[in-house]
Formats: sequence, C-alpha cells, structure tokens
Amino acid sequence: MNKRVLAGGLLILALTLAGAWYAQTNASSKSTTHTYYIAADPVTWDYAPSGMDKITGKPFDSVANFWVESGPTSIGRVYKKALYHEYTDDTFSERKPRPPEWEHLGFLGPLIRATVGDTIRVVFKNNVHFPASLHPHGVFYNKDSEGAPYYDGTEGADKADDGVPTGATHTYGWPVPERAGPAEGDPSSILWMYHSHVAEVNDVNAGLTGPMIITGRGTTNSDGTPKDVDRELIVAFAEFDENESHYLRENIDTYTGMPDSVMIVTGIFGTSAMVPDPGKNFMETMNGLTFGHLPGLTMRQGERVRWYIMASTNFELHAPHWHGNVVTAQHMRTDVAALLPMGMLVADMVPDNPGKWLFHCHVGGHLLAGMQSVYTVEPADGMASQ
Ligand SMILES: [Cu+2]
Repeated sequence: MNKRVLAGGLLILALTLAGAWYAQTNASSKSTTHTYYIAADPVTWDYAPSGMDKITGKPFDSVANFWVESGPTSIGRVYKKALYHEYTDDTFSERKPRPPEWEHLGFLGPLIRATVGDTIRVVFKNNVHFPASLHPHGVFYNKDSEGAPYYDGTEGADKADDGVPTGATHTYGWPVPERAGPAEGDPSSILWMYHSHVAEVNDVNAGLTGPMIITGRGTTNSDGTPKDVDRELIVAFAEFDENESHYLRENIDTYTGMPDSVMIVTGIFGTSAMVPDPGKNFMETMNGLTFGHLPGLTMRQGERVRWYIMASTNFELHAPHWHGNVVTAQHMRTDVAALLPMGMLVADMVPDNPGKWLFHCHVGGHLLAGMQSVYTVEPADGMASQ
C-alpha cells in the first residue's frame, strides 16, 4: 500500500468517525420547543346541552332541576364563563380545531404536551375583562413565567406574567427537566395542569384551567404520545362554584327572572354567595359537563388505556369510580380513585369488559348534582365478549 492510498484511507476513517460522533451528539442533545398560542376567551357555556338527563335517559327530575332549571332567582344550566382556547398563530384570528380523540376535553383548555428535555413556550393573549395568566404545575419556570402575583421581591419584566391585562399578550417559557417527568416506577407519562392564578379562586371558577402531559425520555412517539399506551383520556372532576366566578353578577342579570331580588354577599372566606340560592351555583361537572353530557370517552377492548384525572380549586374531594372495568393507580388495583383539590392522577386500564359503563364521582352530593358520565368499550376485533 503506498502512502497516498494509506493517507486517503485514514482520512475516510477520520471523517466516518467524526460523522458518527456528530450524529450521536446531535441525537442525545435533541430537544424540541413546543409553541402554543392560547387565549382566554369569554364563552357562553351550557352544562347540560341536550336539556335532558342523559344518565337516566329521561327529563330532569326534581332533584336535578335544582341545578339545571333557571327561574326567578336561579341561573340554571347556562352561564357565561372564561375558557382557554388554542389558536393557529400569534394573530389569534383562527381557532385550532380540536382533534376527534380529544373531543371529550369539554371546557378544559388545550392539551399542552412535551417530553423531558423539551421546552414549552406559550404565547398567551387575554381576551377577557379581568387580568388573567397561565400558571403551570410541575415544569420549570423563572419569575417571568410563573403567572402568579405575590410579594416575591421581583419587579419589572419579572412582573409582566403575573396578570396579563385585557387585550395584552405575554409569552411564557417552561423548560421540562427530568423532575417534570415520570419518577422511577411511575407510568411513562404523567399529568400536570395549568390555570390562571391572578385572582386564583375567581379565575378557575370562571373556567380558566387546562391539562399538561409530560412523557419520559425515550418513551415517546413522534406525535408526542407515550409508546406503551393506545388511548389517552383526560377527565377533570371539576366543581365550579359559580358564586366565585368573575361573571356572577352578569349571570344573575342575564339568566334569572328577577335579578333585582338576588343579592350577592361576602362571607368570612371572602366568598361571594348568591342569595337566596347559593347551592344552585355549585356545578358538579366532568370536564364542564353534567348528567351524562361528556362525549367521546371511547376505547376498544384490550387496548392500553391511560386515564389522566384532575380536580379543581374548591373545598372539594372526589372519588372517580369506573363501572365494568378496573384500573391500576399509584401501584394499586382499584375501581375508585381519590382526588383532593387540584389533585392529579394517572390510572391505567386494559378494559376486558365491552359495553357502555357508568363513570362517576362516588361522593353522594356530587353524584346527585350530575357528576356522572358514560364510557364505551368497543369489542376487540375477533374477541368474544366475556
Ligand atoms: Cu366529587
């Protein structure tokens, strides 16, 4: 072998090694920035849009009417609310359509998702009449992306996220470190949430809350879904205390027959209650819908189904109960989970029992007030029902 051939061979070898090193370095440092355009919008919301009880298949009975019927001093089932919507770009002129598999999200804001190592960027526009924000759980944030005003010694740009004024825009940046993903022994993806945290109680009861899913490194498909799951579902067991909504007065004026005879009083917890019917304004919902109105809880027998369950901000606890099938949640097999305020939970199910099954809160008062849905398990192809 002459020197020229040897030198050429060494050069090719060096280039090959350099290429392999570059490819590997790039792969291991590969991270994605996910940008979302989300606005807070005023919305007219119907908690039971068909006007009948879809759990019984009959007209609302006298118990259900307590919550859904409007009258001289009661609002009924339609309220003005504030919801997060996703848009296609920073002009906020076109809503991004919600994919059919996420039809069941109901009142929830758009699903934000990322993998450990990624960064989430949310361009937020406030279209409601009160200051609003996005405060995330779990992911990393600096003081300019926390979305909560309190006496923390910051000033200037670090305050711009605290409460975005009506008509204004703010960009939140949330890196997703290892501690935002599944811990050892956790499922391959976990649930966090985001919500407005300016006047927190009033903001969330007005409707400003949404889900976030973080998957672990190396366990994610190109579309962001976890590799070991066939079907993902998110359900918020959400009590809305409409007495605490920013729109209470407006809802009284719009929807009651005798608004002048309805008073708002402030109690020891700063709670505004509507007199004479404060109880009628506690809406016990699943994703903002009551009495069987949550659509799209569908799956197939034998699929690996992951339920992400979350709660809301009031003095509430929930007991999500699945009929017909069981789940594994927090390393325990069960069919009733436990949720405290703003709780977040992952429950895995491999349904073996096809059919339409009740899925409801087992807290008696919540059940009576309509915190009930139905989920559907289609028979697997070629598998007989058992
Ligand atoms: Cu409940």
